[in-house]
Amino acid sequence: MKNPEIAAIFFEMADILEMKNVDWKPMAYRKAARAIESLSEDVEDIYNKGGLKELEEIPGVGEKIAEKIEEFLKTGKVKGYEKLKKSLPSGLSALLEVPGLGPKKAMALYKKLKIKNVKDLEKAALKHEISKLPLFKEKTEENILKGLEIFKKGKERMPLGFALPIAENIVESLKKIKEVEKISIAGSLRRMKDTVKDIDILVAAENSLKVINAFVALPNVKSVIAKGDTKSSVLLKEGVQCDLRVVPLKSFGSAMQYFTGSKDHNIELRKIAIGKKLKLSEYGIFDLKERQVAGKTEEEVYKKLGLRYIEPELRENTGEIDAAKSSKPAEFRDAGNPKDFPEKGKLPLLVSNVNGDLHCHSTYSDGANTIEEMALAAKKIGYSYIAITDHSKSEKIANGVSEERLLKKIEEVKRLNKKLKGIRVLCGSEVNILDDGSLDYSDDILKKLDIVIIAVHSRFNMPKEKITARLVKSMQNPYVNILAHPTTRHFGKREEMNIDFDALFKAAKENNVALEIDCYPERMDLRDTLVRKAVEKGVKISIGTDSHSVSDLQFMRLGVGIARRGWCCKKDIVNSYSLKEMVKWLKK
Ligand code: DGT
Ligand code: CA
Repeated sequence: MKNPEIAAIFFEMADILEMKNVDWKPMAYRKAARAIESLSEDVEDIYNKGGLKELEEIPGVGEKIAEKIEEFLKTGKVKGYEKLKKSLPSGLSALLEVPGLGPKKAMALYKKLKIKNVKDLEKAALKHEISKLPLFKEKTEENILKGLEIFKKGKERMPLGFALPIAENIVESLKKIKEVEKISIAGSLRRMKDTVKDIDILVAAENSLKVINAFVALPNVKSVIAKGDTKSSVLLKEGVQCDLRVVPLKSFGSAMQYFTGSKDHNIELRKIAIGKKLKLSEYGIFDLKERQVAGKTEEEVYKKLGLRYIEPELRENTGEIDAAKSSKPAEFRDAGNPKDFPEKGKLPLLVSNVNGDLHCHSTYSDGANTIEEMALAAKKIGYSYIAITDHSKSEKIANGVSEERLLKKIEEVKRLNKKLKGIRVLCGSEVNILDDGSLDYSDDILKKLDIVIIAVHSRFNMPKEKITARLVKSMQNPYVNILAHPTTRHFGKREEMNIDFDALFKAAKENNVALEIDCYPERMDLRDTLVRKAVEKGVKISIGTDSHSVSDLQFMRLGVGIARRGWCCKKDIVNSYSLKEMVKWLKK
């Protein structure tokens, strides 16, 4: 699939053109890039089917851009892109990834201070050279330094949603080797942590060298960092490290337990083993005479230690080990009495799937697919409902929907629901929360919608009391059902807003507003630890993919992972509801 490569070229062309102060072209390239990025079909297949004409059917792709796609498919290069790149020092366009630095400022810094890359930028900011320039203020320099920190943090770890498919591809490739008896993802990726430092993969095989040799020869291996008899580390072309370990089958369960972690969870387990006069390692559980007494399966390992099986998402040493000591089986939290749990010390019966997606965009705002296409894709997944929540009118850059168009959309959804069988479209909106906590549509409009989700898309840096009051007021509107991406964090771009979470949870509970886990890979907002605090207070959680195309719907599993890390049972998650229950809940 060459879609990501082609989209990346157009995104970079847009950036370079913008730095050169070229009008409208950057927008055109970005539009095409976004459309290609979110296509579910391979661009190459589209081209093979109908050539240039077929490419031009992609939204945002005109004749000129279609020709560039053709050139790339035929030659692996786009001459216009190469030329543009040469016109600026390499590294300069990467400056635009630093939050708070637009193309104009980046170009000015290049011209005045010869800043050619992120390193130069950091040096100049630390030496206070930037604030001395005529158009730059001290505050700008401070913001650049802050932006650099966020940028660097974003590079250290990869979002779960990017790493997971890369790891799954590797697992699929290695599975084909006949020596591989068992294979699994381990580490933070198996625990569904929102970002990962690297990809850990574990294999059970007798002939480990064969497996290692195949691993280092995978097509997406950029360089080999280490290669031994039973383990190897490589750097992948996608920019993330991948570690492989090979163990004998009789140790696979112990190795899975050990390499899934977390480290803190493992340390606690080792203490329990010692208390039972046993030794726990990645090779198994051994008695005082060094005889292996468990280790082929993970279940066996936990059982031998006197514990119930603990799901990977819970293994953070935050109460799960004590809960697993209980003789009582995992249970649903009693929804009527949130205090019932975790005081009783039982493991939660974690949510495992959902009946619908509650945050999706269509061509009405900035999505790539029509409402009908989104609905059919949701039906194919097996959902009972899908909420189409396009942006509201003030979200101009995302083609926010005017009142007039929203009324049309309501009619269209009514027609569609009569036509479609087995899936219900909930007509909604992702309504902007304005600076004072009021909403972007009047109540007269909001009450016509099936579902109202609200979100902050501006003025993220308000002081704590102001932003909290803004959110609390917005949730008091009687038509609001869900607060989307509550903290507005964005990996590599924006930190969480400064919110008083106790006040937020209280307002959510009092107003029957669910807090969202937005599982778009760069967001993953609300984060796991906050989700856990919220549900312990009896707040409901909604999982939304924030899909901008049918292929984004697959992000749901990431959100379910975060919900599980937040100790969520089915009852905590509103999109676990059946259609009937959902309609009832939406009426408040
Ligand atoms: P990451 O990579 O930072 O996203 O997080 P992890 O948990 O994948 O950490 P990683 O890759 O360093 O190690 C994988 C697992 O190996 C970790 O979850 C637990 C285990 N492990 C690593 N170092 C230690 C250690 O010093 N002691 C123990 N008991 N386990 C360790
Ligand atoms: Ca790891």
